Amino acid sequence: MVKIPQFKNVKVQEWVDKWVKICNPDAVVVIKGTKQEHNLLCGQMVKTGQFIKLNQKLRPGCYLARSHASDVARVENRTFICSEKEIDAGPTNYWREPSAMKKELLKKFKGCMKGRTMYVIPFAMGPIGNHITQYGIEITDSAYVVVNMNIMTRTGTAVMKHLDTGIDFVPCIHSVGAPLKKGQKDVAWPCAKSINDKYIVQFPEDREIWSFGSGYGGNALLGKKCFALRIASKLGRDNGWMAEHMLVLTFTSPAKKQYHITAAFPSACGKTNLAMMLPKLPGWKLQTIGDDIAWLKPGEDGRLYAINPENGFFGVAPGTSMGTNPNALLACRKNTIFTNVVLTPDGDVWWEGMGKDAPETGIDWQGNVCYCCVDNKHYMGPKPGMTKAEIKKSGYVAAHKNSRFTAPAVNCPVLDKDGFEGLYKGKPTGVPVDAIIFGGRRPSTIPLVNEAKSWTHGVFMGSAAGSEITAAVISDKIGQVRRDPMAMLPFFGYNVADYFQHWLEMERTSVNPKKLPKIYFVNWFRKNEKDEFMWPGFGDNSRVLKWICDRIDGKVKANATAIGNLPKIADISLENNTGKGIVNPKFLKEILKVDVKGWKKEIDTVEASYDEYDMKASKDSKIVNADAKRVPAALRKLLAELKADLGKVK
Ligand code: OXD
Ligand code: MN
Repeated sequence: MVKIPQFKNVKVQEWVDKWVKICNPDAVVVIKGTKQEHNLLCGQMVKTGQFIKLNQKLRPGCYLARSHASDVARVENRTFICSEKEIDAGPTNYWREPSAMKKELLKKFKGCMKGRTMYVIPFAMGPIGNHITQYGIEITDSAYVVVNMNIMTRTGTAVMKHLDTGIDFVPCIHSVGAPLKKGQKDVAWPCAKSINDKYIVQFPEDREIWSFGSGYGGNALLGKKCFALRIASKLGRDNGWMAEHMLVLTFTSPAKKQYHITAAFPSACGKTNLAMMLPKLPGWKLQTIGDDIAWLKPGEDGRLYAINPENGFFGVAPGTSMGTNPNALLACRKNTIFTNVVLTPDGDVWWEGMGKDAPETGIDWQGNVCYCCVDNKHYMGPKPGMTKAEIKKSGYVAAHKNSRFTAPAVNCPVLDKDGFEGLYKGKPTGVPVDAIIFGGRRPSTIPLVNEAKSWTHGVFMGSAAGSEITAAVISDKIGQVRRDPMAMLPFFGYNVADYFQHWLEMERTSVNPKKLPKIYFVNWFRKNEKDEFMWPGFGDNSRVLKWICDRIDGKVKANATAIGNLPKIADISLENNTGKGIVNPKFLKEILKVDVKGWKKEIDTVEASYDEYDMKASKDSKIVNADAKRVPAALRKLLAELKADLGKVK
């Protein structure tokens, strides 16, 4: 039996003791979180072939990893919410009875760390000591997970000192599920190869996370989606706060007034781009606090205060360029881990949409040689001499579509350092939120920006959020809307309809509901009949943020319509409307109208989603059509009113 480290926190000790016995590792190491330890682990991984050290002149402190082809993304159909009652997981989640799931998983975990080191990572979600921050212990047998957790969360001795005081934490266990026999050589990316051997499991009542078989992203970096969204959404519901799939930013006017805005978008809607955008509007400044997750807690004054619980960015590489998101690209210049991108001959990285000519040859995400395309240097193919058309037809990409950079937040040139540390006016309150934005990728119907008439109406807007499936995804479903309420579909830690109710409760229980943030819905993706975008997006989105700030200050009036308050066209500033991708005033008029026909169709699909959320069964349940009527009546009422109001419009 290995030597087990001693801990002052009894629950930490019990958690580690238990899993050492079950997993049977060769050694146990407690992570201190120092630079030296981090570098040592990276160096060890270079030796074992799990990391490639990049050119340290071009990318100091940077490494590249290549995952196994079976382990490249979050596995939603192997993600379970194991609440005692099935209805508490709800119709958007996969559910298993907790004790049955634990029994099944214990068999998998038995002896799973043989031949490996068990790492014990103390981590904080949020600035250490902040009253919104929560703590965790992740046990893992993956050094890749340790070094990524070092970037994505605050780890180590400072956290352990906090845990030593006996405070509560979320216990997490993770294994790649690939024990090593004596003398067996390790592979570059150990994991369980079969999808059915991967399990991402949340126990919201025990507040535990058990993950087995995958080493990738949100499946394995358990502080992120598993804790900061699934478990934290339940913690928030039980304790009167909110855990949301939202970026947090600070927007400062030319007169130096600061506004704090959070925004929730489904994937592929440019959340990281908005979080770090360079405003096109002269004099306005945007700073980043977070790009993925926000925790919001009511303050004594009734305002909602936000922190970013994370410590880094786990960003999608393809499409990130100096044109689309210079600040993200600059954030990964140093101390960054790249996964599944292309290795160039000079020891740098490349990916599709990097806005940089591809090298003559490279090594693709699967470790094979790839070649610059002959007629377009922004593509690489699996064979020499291929044209762009040939590469596109083959479906080949040199960097995996979900390839990532794990970059420390402090690297971001526009980081709001105080806000990131949870400080506002020098106090550790988190930042007061002025506006909450929901959005989606919607080529039709949904206007550029729409202001909710009330908090409840804002909750309704969020509940009806969705993104249109584009040709890039499933071609026979183009134009169909996939509902993604509050952009939380894969991340609810409990029943979606109860989650809506919790949002409503935030107003009902507020000490000053008037101080709650205003709520907006935005859509940067409207297209015309020629399939052209009618809004340039990126830095021009600052025009919409400014309108939102003007509304918060009561500086401009809006057009009250059936769907919400829409801007008067003249109130969207067109200052500095020059250069690449300008705003076309004719299109602007079009995207600020109420498309009555489109909205009539829209509400039918919202109604269908509510009907689904009213069902008792979880996603793969045997229970059929058991009507649980969970969707809040207040939201059903708004839906009925919208239907009636649209019916009156000719
Ligand atoms: C993410 C996601 O990786 O939302 O942030 O999937
Ligand atoms: Mn996300």
